[in-house]
Amino acid sequence: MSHITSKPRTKVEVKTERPRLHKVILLNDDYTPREFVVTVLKAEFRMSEEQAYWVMITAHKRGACVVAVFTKDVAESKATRATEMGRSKGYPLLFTTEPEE
Ligand code: TYC
Repeated sequence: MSHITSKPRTKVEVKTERPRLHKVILLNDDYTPREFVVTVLKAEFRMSEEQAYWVMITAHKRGACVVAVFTKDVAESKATRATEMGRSKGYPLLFTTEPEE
């Protein structure tokens, strides 16, 4: 009598998904001074004057502009802090976040 044994062939593959990144989006409004938007972008997102200017002018012309991407917590706290900088001066400046596709 012969015994043919075979090893189980099930392979367990462990896949670790990267956390989804979240975009911080700058929204245009009619009241916040352009120069103040540039100041906030430089302070909170460590942008150069030139980078900050182009992000501001893109939001001004198109209604919104993606500022940067971060993990969810970092994106949310930066958006909140940047929005609060506007609030502290009485401006309606608004930063939102959304998950990247
Ligand atoms: N639209 C504003 C103005 O003309 C400037 C501005 C730009 C405000 C971008 C918000 O996200 C913004 N004073």
